Amino acid sequence: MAVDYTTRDGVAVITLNNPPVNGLGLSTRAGIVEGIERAQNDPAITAIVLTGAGKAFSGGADITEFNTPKATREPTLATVIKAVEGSAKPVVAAIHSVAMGGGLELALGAHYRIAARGAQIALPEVKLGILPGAGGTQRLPRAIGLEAALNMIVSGATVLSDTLAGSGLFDELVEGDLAEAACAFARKVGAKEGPHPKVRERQITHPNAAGFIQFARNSVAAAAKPFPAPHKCIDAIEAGVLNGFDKGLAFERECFVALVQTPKSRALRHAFFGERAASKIPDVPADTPVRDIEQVAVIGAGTMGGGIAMNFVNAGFPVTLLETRQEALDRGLATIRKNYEASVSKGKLEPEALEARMALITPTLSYDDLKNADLIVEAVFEELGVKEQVFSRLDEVAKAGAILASNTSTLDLDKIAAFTKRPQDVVGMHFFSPANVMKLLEVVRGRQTAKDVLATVMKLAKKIKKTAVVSGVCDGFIGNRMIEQYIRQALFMLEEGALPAQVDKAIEKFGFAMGPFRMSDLAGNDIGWAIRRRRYQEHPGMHYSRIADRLCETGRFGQKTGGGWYDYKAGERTAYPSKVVDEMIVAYSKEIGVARRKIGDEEIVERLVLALVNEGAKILEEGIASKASDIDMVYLTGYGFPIYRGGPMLHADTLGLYNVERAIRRYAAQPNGDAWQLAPGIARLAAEGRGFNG
Ligand code: T1G
Repeated sequence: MAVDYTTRDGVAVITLNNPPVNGLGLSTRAGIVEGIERAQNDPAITAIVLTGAGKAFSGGADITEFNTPKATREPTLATVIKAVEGSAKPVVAAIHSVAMGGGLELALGAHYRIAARGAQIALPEVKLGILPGAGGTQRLPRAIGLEAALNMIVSGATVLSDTLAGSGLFDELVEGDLAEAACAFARKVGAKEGPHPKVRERQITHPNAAGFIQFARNSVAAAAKPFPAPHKCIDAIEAGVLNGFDKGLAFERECFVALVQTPKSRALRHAFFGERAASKIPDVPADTPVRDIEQVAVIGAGTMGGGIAMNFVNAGFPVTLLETRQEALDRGLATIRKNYEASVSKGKLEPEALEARMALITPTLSYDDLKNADLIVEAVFEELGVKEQVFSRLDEVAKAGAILASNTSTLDLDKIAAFTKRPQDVVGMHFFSPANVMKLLEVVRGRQTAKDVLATVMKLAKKIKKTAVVSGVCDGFIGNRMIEQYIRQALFMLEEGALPAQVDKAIEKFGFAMGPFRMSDLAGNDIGWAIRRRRYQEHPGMHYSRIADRLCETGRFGQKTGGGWYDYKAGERTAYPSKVVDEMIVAYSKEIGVARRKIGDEEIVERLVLALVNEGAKILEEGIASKASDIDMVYLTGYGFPIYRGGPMLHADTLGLYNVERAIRRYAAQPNGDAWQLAPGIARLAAEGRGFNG
């Protein structure tokens, strides 16, 4: 049973014991109800303490049960809370560490609540695309007031118990032994005559509830797009204010049942678990010992190297920053300082912290200064010969056991590892530009990369607040390999009849932060040009539109040259559709004998997204990514894929792989159809009626 029952001097102690966070799964819920009933029937018991074992009081409903029969099996959480609240003997919730979601709702059903200092209190359901579904929208406003409750519920923010000390939520805040204090408190209230206080019987008082709620609606409108949950939170709170507790509770339930079924909520829950699943590597045990990382070194003080160094400095690591020339080193340091100054001016960094962080950086021109580093990340020019110089030099100076990481985004990590006599210590750490901002980190696993190196880097990624996803070695790893097919389709569609602004608008309406042409103009069209020219050499059979090469041949590399797919005005980043480029595209179609046709937004979105899905399916088949959710995390955290669609692979599941397969087969039969080689995994899963994510 996921609940323990003990007694202590007339107090029944019901302890939730469902690691890792006492999720309120079916067996936990049943155990609480049984404990409450057992205490009612024991004349020696005068009061009840409800508490949690391990790292939480409770992290809420067991999200893994959602949309399964267990989630609605009795006793539901509502039934549990009713049993707690209806207990003739007072129930004291003793909260430590975490009381979130259903966990806080359970505590709100108790007659009394005492908390340890520093406990994390939240109703974060809105972050999962739902709303508190077990009375939180009705009890929290009665416990801490309308404004504080609405702010917590609509934001899903975590508040420390200390902050809520005088709020009416807690009867006591405890410094020392929580269990002892809770039992003492329970004995005290157990000696009193009932009935004991119920949060549901308190009144919600506010001088102008209607006005505040309207204000809240206006404030939420912009931020909530495109999520319905924040609005539903306000609706449920308002229902309780206007129509009383029971009607409010019923309305809350209706909203919850509606929201939990939506693809947007499923996508947010998928992202929640995907983020955590990414750090698990199937053949690397969770208890793999990790190497100590205290001293970090970064080679290259350019845009990437500087950003990478900042990640480690921000997490408190001293960083030795190596360059080959003093002026490059000075420039790199100046850029880092400028970035911190920008954070200070935005109020994101305290002024004194700026100097403290700069002091953590030791600039050098000598490899000898890297000899004590535990981790060395190179971010030098993306050319194998240069990597060879760096890694053969590292092999000479780096201490035994140092992890040697390459930030390469396109080169073969196994070839880089072979430049050393310690390939087991070599790993890829592919940061995304700007490296100190983008959350995604592709951890590239070489054929010989040691398991403890992977475990160390995955743990380190959490410290530097990155979402790390393991990729095998292939051209472009996960993200860039897929985006190449996405860009191929975008270019074909220009040949066939679309224009850059139309393609960008369509995919941005789908939810991408930025369409392929605006993105290319931002990154620099010459980068794609270099990759394509390499591609033409390596894969002469791969059919590519040459339209982008024509653009680059005119020197239109994007924002940095004042013009790319779009025109730009000096000092502005606004992308203006370019008459010159549009005419060039139309002329190019004519030149290659393609009769341009109108391409609808739906086809644009379908071809761009399914190009990602199809390549993602191949990446899964080849074991480059170990799970579909890893691919989704790459796209959610590194490529601006809309989070409310959960990533390309979950989106494909939402479309249904049967439909995905038919669409791909349709495009394969059209002009440029040779780009559509259906991934076998899609056909197999479709035939089995399954999706990528189960
Ligand atoms: N259900 C199931 N598993 C959960 C979980 C939950 N609620 N919360 C965490 N886990 C797992 C997580 O996947 C990971 O698993 C492990 O616990 C440690 O998590 C009716 C319906 C509680 C602050 O949204 O914010 O209640 O990877 O790595 O950093 O109104 O987890 O080890 O296998 O995050 O110490 C509302 C979500 C649910 C809270 C702990 N509750 N959780 O952080 O550990 S909906 C939430 C968190 C609800 C009611 C509604 C955090 C944490 P694994 P972790 P952590």
